[in-house]
Amino acid sequence: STFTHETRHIGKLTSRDSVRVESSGMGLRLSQKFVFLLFLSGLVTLCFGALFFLPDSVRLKRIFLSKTESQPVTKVAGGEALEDMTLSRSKTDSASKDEKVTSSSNQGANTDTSFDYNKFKKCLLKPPLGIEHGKPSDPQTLQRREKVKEMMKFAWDNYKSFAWGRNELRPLTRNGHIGNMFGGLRGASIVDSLDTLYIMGLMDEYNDAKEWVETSLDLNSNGEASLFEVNIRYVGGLLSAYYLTGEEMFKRKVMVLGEKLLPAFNTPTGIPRGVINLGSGTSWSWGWASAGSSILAEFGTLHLEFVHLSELSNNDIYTEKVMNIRKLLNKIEKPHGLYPNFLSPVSGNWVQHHVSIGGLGDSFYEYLIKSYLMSDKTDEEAKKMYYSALEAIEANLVQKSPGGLTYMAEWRGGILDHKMGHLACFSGGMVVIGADDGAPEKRQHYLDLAAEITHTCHESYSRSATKLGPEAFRFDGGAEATATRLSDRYYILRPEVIESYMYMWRLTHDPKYREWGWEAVEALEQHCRVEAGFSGIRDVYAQTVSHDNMQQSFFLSETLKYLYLLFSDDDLLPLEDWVFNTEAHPLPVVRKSFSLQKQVK
Ligand code: DMJ
Repeated sequence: STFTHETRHIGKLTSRDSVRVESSGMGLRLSQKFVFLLFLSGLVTLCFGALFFLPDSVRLKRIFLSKTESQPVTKVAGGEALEDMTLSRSKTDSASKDEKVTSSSNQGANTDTSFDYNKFKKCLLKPPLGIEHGKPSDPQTLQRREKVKEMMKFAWDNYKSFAWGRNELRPLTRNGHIGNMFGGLRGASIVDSLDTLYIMGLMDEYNDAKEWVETSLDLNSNGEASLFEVNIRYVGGLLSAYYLTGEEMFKRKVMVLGEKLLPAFNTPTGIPRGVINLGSGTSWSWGWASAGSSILAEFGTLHLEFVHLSELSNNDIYTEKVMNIRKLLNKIEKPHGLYPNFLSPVSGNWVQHHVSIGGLGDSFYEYLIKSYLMSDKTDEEAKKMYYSALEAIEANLVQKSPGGLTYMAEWRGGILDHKMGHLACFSGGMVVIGADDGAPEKRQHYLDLAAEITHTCHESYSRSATKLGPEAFRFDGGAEATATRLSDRYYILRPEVIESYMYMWRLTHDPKYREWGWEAVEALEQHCRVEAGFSGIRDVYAQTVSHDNMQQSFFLSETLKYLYLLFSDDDLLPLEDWVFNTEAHPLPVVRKSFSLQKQVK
């Protein structure tokens, strides 16, 4: 505002001065001419400086200022502008010496709305929904798929009846749950369901969901959100909905939301903190994370969504944020090549030496290989980091139990904890989708490892009374893929085991994966289906189940979607074109051909 005031003041002087000059004609003295020229050059400099403060949409600004000359500014809610501290001048300068990341543009994060959806679609190798929506020819598989669709409709209808607009359904008490993960955002189950409803052809339900997003998804919330959860569920859900349907409204919404997440990166290292106030942009670390640290699985699970935010906005700022994380993780020294779960966003050092492929670590590894696949196999750095991490995991964490089950243990400063979380069961799927792109001589080994892990996770299900798996299972004290602690016996409708069945099926076509998926459907129906929806259960080993009264949004987004895909033909969301984010929202491969077309444009 000081600047604006000065400009106005000088403006007045100018008009007064020009009157005086005109009246004196050409009879100016040398000293007067000098003062006049000095004044004129000052004025020109000021006008040029003022260009920086004009909105990006002003043509004059675009003519005079190229993208890279501008200052990095992050717009936040309410149109206020905050200096982007993440890439401070000195940091940007030193970074530019040894890496190819282009400097931030000064454009608000969302200036370009010209993403060409039709061109994008033409660059896909196959139609997203296949020839016949992935309808399987074999009648039994079709019947199973219909059953899964019915489960989705049942879960959705009950959510709609009793919890519409809330985040999740509480099926026993028949009301809604809001929780504190989404910073005041509502409708998590709606945003998480959009793509599942769409691919299942539940079009009335999809249209209701779309209308709610358009009219009622209020992004001006002012609460404390988990950056990770908002990213994987809301950003991921809206991105997928846009890419599948081409509805511009989803794109507009996701760009507004994406921009609100940027201030979380304003830390000395650019590693975001876990919690962000979506209104003010203030961010901080989880109280329970040691020494104000950030969590690997949280800051390491942004890459896919942020690359797409850059794609849609034509603004590199999102990609820069995640590449900065990547760069730090690539450079930092890793104990035995492993990535510990906690890192300080201030010093950029590891805070503890706890390594896990389950909770706190999991989707970081998943996003490495998926970043490579989503880049049309051009992101060599992600590829290298993934295969080196996998090598370290194999060398340090992969174990064989006395009973012959392969599992991934946890690692605490060199000491193994012989436990595997349900969350870690996604790794069967991860290893199989990366099997083809590793060293050729390792291909079969990766296929075997993926199959063994998936088999172990299936065992954790089949060794329980309900045929559903516990939250964590152990391989010590005589245990083999069973929970030994009471507190590990619950099942909250998680998808990871079924997710691995789906990928194993797609890549091997071994019919046992469809059988295992069907076992899970039957168990879900028998133990988790209640009168008004689906509920988690407190003890998978109890014959008479006790329900936890929660229908998690990821049940609609992931568990049921992966089951549906398991019983569909491979041309429904073909893996050549689509990569699923960690909440099972499909994101398209960024085709080289499409990027080239954009450059030409
Ligand atoms: C989901 O939100 C995601 O799959 C995440 O990666 C882990 N937790 C849940 C499902 O278990």
